[in-house]
Amino acid sequence: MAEFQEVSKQSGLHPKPAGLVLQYGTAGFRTNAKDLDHVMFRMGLLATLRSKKTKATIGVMVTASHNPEEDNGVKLVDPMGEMVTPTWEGYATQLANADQEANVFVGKDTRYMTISDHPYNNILSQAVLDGVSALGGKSKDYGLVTTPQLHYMVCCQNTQGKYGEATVEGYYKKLCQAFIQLTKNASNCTDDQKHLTVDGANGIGALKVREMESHLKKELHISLFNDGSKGKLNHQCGADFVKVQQKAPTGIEMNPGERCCSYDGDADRIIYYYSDSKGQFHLLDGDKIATLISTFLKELLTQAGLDLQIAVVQTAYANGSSTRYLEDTMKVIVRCTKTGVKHLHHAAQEFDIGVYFEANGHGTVLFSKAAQEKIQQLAENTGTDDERKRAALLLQNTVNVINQTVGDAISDMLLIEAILAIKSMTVQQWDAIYSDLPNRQLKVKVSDRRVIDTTDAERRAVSPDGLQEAIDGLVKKYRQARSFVRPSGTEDVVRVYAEAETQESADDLAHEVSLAVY
Ligand code: 16G
Ligand code: ZN
Repeated sequence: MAEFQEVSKQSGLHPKPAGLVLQYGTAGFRTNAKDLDHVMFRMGLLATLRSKKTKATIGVMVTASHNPEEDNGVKLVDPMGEMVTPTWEGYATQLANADQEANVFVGKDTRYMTISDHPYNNILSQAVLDGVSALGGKSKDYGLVTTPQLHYMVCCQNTQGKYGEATVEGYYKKLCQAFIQLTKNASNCTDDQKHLTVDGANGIGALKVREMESHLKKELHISLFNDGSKGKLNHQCGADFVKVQQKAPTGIEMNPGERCCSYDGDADRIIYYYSDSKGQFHLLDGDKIATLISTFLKELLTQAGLDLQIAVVQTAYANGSSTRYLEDTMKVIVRCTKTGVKHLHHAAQEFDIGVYFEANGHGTVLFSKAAQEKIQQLAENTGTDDERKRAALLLQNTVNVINQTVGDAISDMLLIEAILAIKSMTVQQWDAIYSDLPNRQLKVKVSDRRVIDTTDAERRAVSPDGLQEAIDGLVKKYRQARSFVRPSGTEDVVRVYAEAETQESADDLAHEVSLAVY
């Protein structure tokens, strides 16, 4: 901290002349000596970072070589005495010219763990704010928000409001207006159809969905459970619990055939489920959500007569039935990436419309700029015939209800609810689009999980020797079977996934593969 305060104080002593732009040229910065004070200070900072990065000594030479005496300049010297590497020349230019103030948005979820009576999340987010101000940055503290709300604010701010207004109120307005426009296309929507049970995981999502309710103009009736008033965050509830345990969370009232959904602790994941008249539990995970959304979008594109390429991005955990249905029946492009939203998001950006979801319920839809423009043109074109125009308007409102920055439980929920209403579809009908293959996930504790290395989007192990062959041998014993292992990125365990024709086979296969991992 002391270091940062020092930087902040010193930085003020070396102000940058307004409007001055300098380029790290062939041999560093060079100009009239009067204009170089701030550059020298900033190159001192950069040289320090470069030294930390290379774990070596770095040189800074103050000279203007053959230039007239009133000029001066500065160049950096890399560890082996050579000129600084070109990427860092770029950083040097950026740093020397930076005169825009730093600006940081900060938010936090509802983890009410206290230390000496202070909610610890307040202490932690205050530490972030202190860090920003120590370097002279500006910050805005949004307080309690969901993760995807903070992502949304950042995007709004950096697109000069084109994506929306960077306030929580602005977020509700944009999403709910689009939702209400969409549901106008739902004919004869009954009260049953409008009703949804929500498990807020005793987290921030519960708080925010309640805050949003008035904007929904009664087009969606939410029964909220696990709202944080009694239970503990993520304890026996929430999207992760429901997905992994394949059972309903505690603390909610479920009636047969009624749609229910669970958020996770920061409301970036959502999972749907229901219990049937026999009391049997049915899960609709990220794969089912991706299928519902991509079916809806594909139908609208056909109706609108728009030739846009649509793809679904999944991970190795995607149920084999979902992949088969998407490829064989829906005929959409399917891509598989490594686990983790950054990989899926990146892959989805390569298409006109990229629907990405992890089986655990984290996902969203990305529309390319060109796709959004085509949709808008068609929606605004007065010459368009009625059916095409209706489809284009639906697509436009679909774009607006989606939070394209990151997976968002609240936004995904509004989109799913609108689709079900427009298609007059029950949760059972949605579930029946395809049947999941029974599957099992296990975790195995090993002495060093890093010995497992994978390829092909984590679907095949390349080390240790013989492991993949062993898995292949086991998989062959079962019908419609598939299995893979991967080291977890968040826990000190190896994860095992298996699916097969029956639950018993999936359980046996997962067990046998976990023995092969030892
Ligand atoms: C993180 C990822 C989630 C992924 C999970 C896998 C983000 C925002 N979150 O929670 O997408 O499914 O890790 O965990 O990317 P694992 O590596 O322990 O299986
Ligand atoms: Zn989350």
